[in-house]
Amino acid sequence: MIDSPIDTALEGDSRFAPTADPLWRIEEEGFNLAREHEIESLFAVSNGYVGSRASLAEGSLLSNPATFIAGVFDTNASAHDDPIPELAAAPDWMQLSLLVNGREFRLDQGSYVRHRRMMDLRQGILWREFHYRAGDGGLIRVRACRFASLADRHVLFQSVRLTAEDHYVNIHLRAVTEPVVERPGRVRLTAESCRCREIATNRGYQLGLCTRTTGIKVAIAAAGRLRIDGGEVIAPQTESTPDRHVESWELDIEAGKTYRFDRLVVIYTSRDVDRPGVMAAEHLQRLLNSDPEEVIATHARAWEKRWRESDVEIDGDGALQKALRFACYHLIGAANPEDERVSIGARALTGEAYKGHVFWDTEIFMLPFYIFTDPPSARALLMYRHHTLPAAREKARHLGYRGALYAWESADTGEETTPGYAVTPDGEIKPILNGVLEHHISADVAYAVWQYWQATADETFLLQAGAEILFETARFWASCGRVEADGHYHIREVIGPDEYHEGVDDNAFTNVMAQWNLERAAETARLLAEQWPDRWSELSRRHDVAEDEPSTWRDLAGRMYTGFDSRTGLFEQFQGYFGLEDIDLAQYAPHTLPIDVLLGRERTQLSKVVKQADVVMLIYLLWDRFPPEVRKANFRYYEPRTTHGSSLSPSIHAAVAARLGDVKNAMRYFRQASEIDLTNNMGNAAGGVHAAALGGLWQAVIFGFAGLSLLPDGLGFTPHCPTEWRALRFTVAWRGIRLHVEIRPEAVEIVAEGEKSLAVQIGGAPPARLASGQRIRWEQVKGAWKEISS
Ligand code: IFM
Repeated sequence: MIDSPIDTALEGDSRFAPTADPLWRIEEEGFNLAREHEIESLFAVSNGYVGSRASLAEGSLLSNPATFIAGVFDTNASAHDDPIPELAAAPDWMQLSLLVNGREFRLDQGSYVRHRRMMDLRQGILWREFHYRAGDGGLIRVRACRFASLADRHVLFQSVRLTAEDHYVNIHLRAVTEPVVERPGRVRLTAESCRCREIATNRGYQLGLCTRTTGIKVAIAAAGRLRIDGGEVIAPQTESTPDRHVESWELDIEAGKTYRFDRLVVIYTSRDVDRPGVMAAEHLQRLLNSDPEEVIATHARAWEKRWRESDVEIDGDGALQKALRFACYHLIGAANPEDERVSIGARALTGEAYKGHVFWDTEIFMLPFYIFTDPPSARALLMYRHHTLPAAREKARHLGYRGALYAWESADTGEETTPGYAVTPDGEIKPILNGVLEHHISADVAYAVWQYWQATADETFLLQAGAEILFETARFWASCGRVEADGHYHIREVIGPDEYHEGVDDNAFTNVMAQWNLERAAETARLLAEQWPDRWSELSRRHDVAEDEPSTWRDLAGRMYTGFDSRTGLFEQFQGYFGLEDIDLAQYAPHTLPIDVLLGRERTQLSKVVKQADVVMLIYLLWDRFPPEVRKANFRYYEPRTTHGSSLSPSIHAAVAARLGDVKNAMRYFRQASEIDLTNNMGNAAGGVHAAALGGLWQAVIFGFAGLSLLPDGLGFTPHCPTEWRALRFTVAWRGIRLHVEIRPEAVEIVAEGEKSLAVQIGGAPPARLASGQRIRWEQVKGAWKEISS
């Protein structure tokens, strides 16, 4: 009888076991080859420096192992036209084959019993367990785990425990490290050298690799160790060729004894250090001289700390609770506060889709999670935009503008990396214009800078980087449009968030965000001139900011054409939108193909069908700028016309509906957003998790249901939670203070932790001053929030 094996996966000689609470576990029972690619994405382990897909160690017909190292981009040497940099797949450090009584174990070929995988969200560990019966008898139990250390980002760890359950079994274990196989369209790291070296008394080996065109060197040092029942260490047989290393053990295992294989892997690249090979070898040596349990312990402690700062508890809905933890798990694993020269790609380090490229997804969808839970990660991500300002300036200059126009898609340098064309499902070659027309990215970056500055008051960042980004993006907006005969400033031929409509004039999202960007830049110029005049004169001198430039920014902001109709309270998504064909989307529901494929590209462009939140996105981001009736009117108008053809859309609709008090609708969108990866409801999770959708999910709870808003001297909350949630608990950081918030249907309680005090406002109640250690409770009395005690 085999019962719930995964609950005891590393007992015995280890202090570590999987988290028992089901609300911290995402589980996959059995094995379905067709689902393997999405499982690889969902169960990926990552620490922001390195991420590995959850491929089966022994492989399967469809396994697609890939490890990505942030910032290690290369181009596909065989691409005919302009090659696009993409994250290079590093060797599969977890590859491990197992022969039992001479038969190779493969899930797609053998007889296994109760195969289970479990993503332990709390500890950031992927566990696996199954029993395997070798043809002629001999049942063995296999328990495994792996992780990318959050405490020591260069370290990866794998452990496999084998136990013969009935009688002697002969096993042959082979741990192979080699470049991943070549596949069309994939860029991979190839080996330059492989050498085996004696590291102290422990064996270890090292693989040296290099990108083909970007010249980044990568060193992987690793060592496997097999022990019997926590005691005797068995030495491996080794074989090395220039591009692979194999450690193998062949032995009869005795019934009842446990054989534990641990593999420690250390990665350095020439992006981090001058001599990655030396660093990797030395680092590995240090680890081998210490207790491997310490590697697990420090990793688990690092996760514990991050969860203290970022867990969101939903008491009353287990499925959403898990989905939210799944979202936070991937967000925590996506960022690296220690590297400000990389950002997070649309699929983070979990898959090949979008080639590891960075979009507005990072600043608008993911960044708020970091700003309010881990400001150093947020800062590092924004510094990436500062380091890539030269490329953004160059893009603007190349297109005939001034200032900084960020790349719609970028890799490590910040240069534009959007592919020039795509092949449509019906084989047509379609030019991709986003790289030259989707300008709103510059305002999105500026928005993120401002949000970070408001939430952290990080003066050093503002003075060293933030102000420059605000000025340069404002300069771009001041140069890309024109004041026309009607006296308004128009920005023509752009793509807004709704990418179904290309080359449109005066996209409301773009124009109003640009207007806001111009205003914030002018405000920052005034702030600097008043409070940091030296920095202001230095910046204005270095970047040639004329004395009257800020007033020009203010003037153009005032003249901006916004498409707002004061009679209806509606923004026209772009000029001419209201005259397009109205299509009743209900007629096409439910549809599995994207609506632009069903309708055809041309008809979609001539219709009011919207791909993803566009005007709704604008209302969401600049909420306080619009009166309640305008927010509502625009949501009511655009919501039925939006098809959510992008994973970025449902969470924003959830957040806006919640803020409008339409909790039922909000919950519908929230569930849809929560299932994007977990049920693969868009059908493309195989390419990696949808990092923006995960960030959006967090925002839907914190900005939507909890109604978080930034006040000049603190935070506000206007809760609109579903009645079935008994409690919503979370922590947010604000200017060095952490607030622990609990929202229940009848009461809100907040405790502050930190050195200062802040203002907290619940609903329309007068703001209260909350000092460190103090707890305040508000209750709803006749529908209005009232402070009860301090
Ligand atoms: O940035 C998004 C875009 O808004 C919609 N298409 C996918 C991109 C990457 O997620």
